[in-house]
Amino acid sequence: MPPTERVVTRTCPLCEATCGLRITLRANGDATRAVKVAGDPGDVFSKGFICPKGAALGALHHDPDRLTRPRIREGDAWREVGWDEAFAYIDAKLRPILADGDRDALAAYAGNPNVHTLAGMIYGPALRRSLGTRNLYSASTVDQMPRHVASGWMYGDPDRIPVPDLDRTDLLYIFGANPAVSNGSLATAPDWPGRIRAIRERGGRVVVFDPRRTATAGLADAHHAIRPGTDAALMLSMARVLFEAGRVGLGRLADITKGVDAIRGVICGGPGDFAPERIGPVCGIAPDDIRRLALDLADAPRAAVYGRIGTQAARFGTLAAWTVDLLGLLTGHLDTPGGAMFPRALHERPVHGRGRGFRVGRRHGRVAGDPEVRGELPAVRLADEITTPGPGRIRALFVVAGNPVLSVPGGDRLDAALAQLELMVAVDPYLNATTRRAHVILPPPGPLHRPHYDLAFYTLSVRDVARFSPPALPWAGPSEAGILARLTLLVLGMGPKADPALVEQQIVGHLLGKAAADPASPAHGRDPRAMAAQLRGESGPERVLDALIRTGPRGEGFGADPDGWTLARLAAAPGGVDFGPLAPRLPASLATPDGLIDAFPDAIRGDLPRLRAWLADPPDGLLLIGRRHLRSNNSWLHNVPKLARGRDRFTLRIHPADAAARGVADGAAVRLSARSDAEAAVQATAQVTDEVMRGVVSLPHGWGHAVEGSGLSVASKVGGPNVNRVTQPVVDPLSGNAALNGVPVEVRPIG
Ligand SMILES: Nc1nc2c(c(=O)[nH]1)N[C@H]1C(S)=C(S)[C@@H](COP(=O)(O)OP(=O)(O)OC[C@H]3O[C@@H](n4cnc5c(=O)[nH]c(N)nc54)[C@H](O)[C@@H]3O)O[C@H]1N2
Ligand SMILES: Nc1nc2c(c(=O)[nH]1)N[C@H]1C(S)=C(S)[C@@H](COP(=O)(O)OP(=O)(O)OC[C@H]3O[C@@H](n4cnc5c(=O)[nH]c(N)nc54)[C@H](O)[C@@H]3O)O[C@H]1N2
Ligand code: SF4
Ligand SMILES: [Mo]
Repeated sequence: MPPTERVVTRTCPLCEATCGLRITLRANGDATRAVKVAGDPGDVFSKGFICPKGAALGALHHDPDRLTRPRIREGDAWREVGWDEAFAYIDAKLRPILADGDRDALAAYAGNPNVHTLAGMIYGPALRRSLGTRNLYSASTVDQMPRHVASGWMYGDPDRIPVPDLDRTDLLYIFGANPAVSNGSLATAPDWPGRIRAIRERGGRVVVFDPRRTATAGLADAHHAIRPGTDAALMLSMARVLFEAGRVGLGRLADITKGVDAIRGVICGGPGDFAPERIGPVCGIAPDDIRRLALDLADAPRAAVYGRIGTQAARFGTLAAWTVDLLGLLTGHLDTPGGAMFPRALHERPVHGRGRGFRVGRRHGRVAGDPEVRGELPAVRLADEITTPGPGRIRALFVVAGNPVLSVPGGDRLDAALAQLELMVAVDPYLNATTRRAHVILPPPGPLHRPHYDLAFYTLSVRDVARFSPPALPWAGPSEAGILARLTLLVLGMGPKADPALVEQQIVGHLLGKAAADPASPAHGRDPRAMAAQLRGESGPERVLDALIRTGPRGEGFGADPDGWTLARLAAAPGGVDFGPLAPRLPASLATPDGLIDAFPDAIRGDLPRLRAWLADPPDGLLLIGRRHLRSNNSWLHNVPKLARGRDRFTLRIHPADAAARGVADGAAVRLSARSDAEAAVQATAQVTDEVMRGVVSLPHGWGHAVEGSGLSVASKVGGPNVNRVTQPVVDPLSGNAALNGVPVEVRPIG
């Protein structure tokens, strides 16, 4: 039979932009392969936009190094086994640990791709809950946890995250993000570059604050090189200017906001504090510029302030996330068209205008005493919680879609710690720097084998949109949801033969039970069992998604609104559905106990002295920041030849004056070490460029694949330094998030 071709559309699962793809599948005998991946012009949101990663989705899916069968490690050797044997093996290793009765001996680390899969979003939490441990970790504490904490304290809900209304704003301030390369984060918008250009074409302005002259800075009207770690101070200085100029005006939100006068008292009261003359030199931004930048925000009819990982994965991450919202609030732009706004996802849970509010610290870490935040402890503590003896020590670890050896500070220490575990299970398609330490690897099917809907990113989109993609290719093995369900039953002590459908029943029962009991739900008062019987979908995740959509704000509510939405109705629109631009949502979507926005939460106020102390004695010398590359995604796309190629991928970028002062020539080998720990070091190649400001060096993360026992045939040859050998276990105390940026370092030539 001659090969046949068909084209399918689906949403790209690789980054937060959620672009629509058109994938050409060629069937040749028994084998079907994705032979071409293009942007989908019919996609309601991305309208044909695609980046080089999306175009490589087929190559990634068909990567010959991708594991397809479970494997068990015996010493240094791996043995491929069947699924039943793999689960029986895990059960046997778990039994004695469970029998000892110390649930804290169990732990989980969830990596970034979980937020890009239905399985990770729906079945991941079930597994984590079933562990019954305080030892829960994730990539969130090397990323965006400060943003959740700021939202939790201000709006009562850590997932109530405002996104810049890119398509309607006249003035956009970007702090610590490089969406021209990252394609955006916590602000889902396909084609950020095009949307930035459109702002300027309609007469608006875009201003970037970044220690490096990034690709995004290149698209903007202005770039301010800011000293790492000073964003919160800069924004508080701008707030002070607004107060002193009498330009604070909350507009519609004035009546539902508390704390503004208290802020004024604190930032304007003391002499010198946060005055532009004092803050300017610390940030590297002229006091007059600070004043003008503040007043421009107040003058602009529509303005949005946006901050991301450069400001959040930092020493004052939560303060920075708070100040981003504070500027919008004080200038009347928050929750208004063209400002920062709150999306309304098709699957959103009902909102009530008030709620129980946000809490942290219900449990604490054993070794360093960090408070739990959103049920998690800081990822930087994982190594110590494995190696420190005593009750509560981690003995068994489940790593789902994570590569913490490369992504978490102290990666080499973690690598050594993992070797001490009695049981490590990795749910991951690759044998890499982290999973090589596992006792068992359970590989999930590839991206074309699974259904897709962006549970995470429709809550962060700059328009209210939704798309559903059915699997593009069939898969005979277990789904990732099925794998996670079986693990859940094992840790509950139900054994390897228990029916994974029990987990789906439990998830659905809980979800529909809550909906039935909630007067704000379209399914209020209905019978959960009857509703469950009506769910449609080919798999557990799809049926749960159907339940979420039907009980969401536009849902059909199991008959309550015959014109409402179901998964089937969404699936009938392959290019997706556009519900239009964002609409104002406050106060209805607040979840604070008093139904007010808390502009000055106690936790934030309590952290200001730490910022003040630091400002009084800021670090001099070199500060390390990260960097992303268009053809990369954290640590795991470097095994696709097209995506790993290129010069300068993991060079250490350094300013000419800093290089000259250290005798470092362009292209020379250098040693990069932490100033607080000279042993925490890597070797890198210097790239001398004034793209980074003086006093700042930049090295990307996610490299360091040349380790013994790696199954990445391409990436392990590329190698590269693991920057997280240099970064330190320093956290933002409010969120437990690692300070990946602004790390004091030293650089010296080698030889
Ligand atoms: N110094 C420094 N460190 C950083 C950062 C930084 O800017 N600087 N950035 C941080 C950020 S923002 C993040 S999000 C973290 C990421 O940290 P991690 O999530 O720990 O690491 P990733 O590199 O995303 O690794 C993802 C893993 O998931 C596997 N995987 C891919 N697809 C799937 C799938 O469908 N199912 C399963 N089960 N597994 C899959 C991959 O093989 C890989 O092993 O890194 C952080 N680390
Ligand atoms: N191509 C590509 N895309 C990705 C990823 C990837 O690895 N590669 N990773 C994905 C993930 S998991 C995430 S979380 C997102 C992140 O998306 P972004 O938040 O856009 O991340 P970056 O591109 O690292 O941009 C952060 C910027 O902050 C700057 N910066 C560092 N320190 C400071 C500081 O103290 N103040 C200020 N103002 N700026 C500072 C850095 O120079 C950098 O330009 O990207 C996602 N998209
Ligand atoms: S921008 Fe992100 S979502 Fe769009 S094609 Fe590239 S990787 Fe995929
Ligand atoms: Mo991330």
